[in-house]
Amino acid sequence: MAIVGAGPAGLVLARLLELAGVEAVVLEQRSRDYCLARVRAGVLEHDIAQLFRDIGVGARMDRDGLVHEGIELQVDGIPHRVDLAALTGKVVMVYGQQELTRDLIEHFDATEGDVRFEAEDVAVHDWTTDQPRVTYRSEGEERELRCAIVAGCDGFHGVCRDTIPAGDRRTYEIAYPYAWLGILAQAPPATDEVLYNSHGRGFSLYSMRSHEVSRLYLQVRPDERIEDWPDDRIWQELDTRFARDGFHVIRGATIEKSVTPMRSYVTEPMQQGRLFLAGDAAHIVPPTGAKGLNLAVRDVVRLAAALEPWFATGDATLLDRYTDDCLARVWRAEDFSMYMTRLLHVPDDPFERRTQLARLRYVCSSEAARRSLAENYVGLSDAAIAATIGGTP
Ligand code: RFL
Ligand code: PHB
Repeated sequence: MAIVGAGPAGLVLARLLELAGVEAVVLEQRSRDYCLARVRAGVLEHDIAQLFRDIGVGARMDRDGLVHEGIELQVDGIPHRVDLAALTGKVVMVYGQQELTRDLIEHFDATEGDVRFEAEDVAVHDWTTDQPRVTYRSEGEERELRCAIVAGCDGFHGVCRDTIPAGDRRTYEIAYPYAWLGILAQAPPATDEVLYNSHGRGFSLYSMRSHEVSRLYLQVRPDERIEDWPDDRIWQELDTRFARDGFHVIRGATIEKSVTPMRSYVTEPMQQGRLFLAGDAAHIVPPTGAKGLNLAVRDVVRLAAALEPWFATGDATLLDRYTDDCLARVWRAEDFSMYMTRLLHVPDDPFERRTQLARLRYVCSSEAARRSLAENYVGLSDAAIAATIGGTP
């Protein structure tokens, strides 16, 4: 079995297959150091944190990760707590995607798992036959991998999605007029819980990676250039947006800075022949709902569960319905992520801003509204999602 991409989707799939006794090779275009240094997501849903324990890579997460029982929504300088634990009985785990990736890569170092970094020009061939091939270049040599199945876990800019001809797929997309300017700073977080802040100048988010490292984001325009944001300007803007009595953003050396455009995107179906897409290769959510990584992991849990009987007995029942089984959850997460994005990012249109403030006040004052937000944030079970549309999980 070939897995293209060593992000969370590819590495978790490789681990699940390792547990099932299925041989897999992971082909990753970037270097090992690049993958280990890539800063991204931070919030793991309750059940996803549990999955990492169950598959034997949760020890460092349980030691260094931060369990959060709530999040804060700040509107016009007034914080409102969403008590995730009280509203749902579940919590989230704040633990960097970068650390998770490290835990998985180091796991495969120990088990001699086959993860091939710096695999260039990966291309998938014959995926509609029963003998797919993946070609790539490594250390200047052309190579070929013959396999039974190809998993496209190569993210939004990968090659697997476009391998399926455009005429055989439908894509759905929204581009938002916002981007996130994100920094990682060597500074203790000034908040105990992840703080989502709606301010007239734009949304800002205060998160963290540890008791010593903060992760902060600012809503900016999608064409914003990072060069126009020296550290001082970033900290001043953060001070302005987070301002409230007795609260101070804690500054520190910036370790990383980037601007990420925000989009919602889904391609359907997520499979053709022997090629299966998972994670960002198939769908993108704006990060406001903290769903992308969680969704990627849930896809590969489904895929591994479908591959196991297929490899064991040739039973393709679950593989055939992989797309349908994923899409109910994917669209639920798309809706929630769009909801959170539109709830919190300041729009240009004054009518929209006023309705947004009305919506924010409602969320802050209504327990029913907060419960809805909370249950989506900590992660809905597939059974709950399927039940709402009358399907079977
Ligand atoms: P990835 O992580 O992009 O991994 C894809 C891998 O494939 C490799 N690749 C190729 N390999 C071989 N050949 C090719 N042609 C290839 N093309 C690409 C890449 O180098 C890479 O190693 O996709 P995956 O595994 O599907 O994982 C998805 C998540 O990374 C993503 O959804 C999250 O980071 C999104 N996200 C968040 N998700 C959460 O669940 N919680 C969060 O709090 C959260 N915060 C965020 C986020 C994403 C952000 N950015 C930067 C987009 C915050 C931000 C700012
Ligand atoms: C993060 O810590 O990077 C983070 C937290 C919450 C989000 C997105 C990203 O919604």
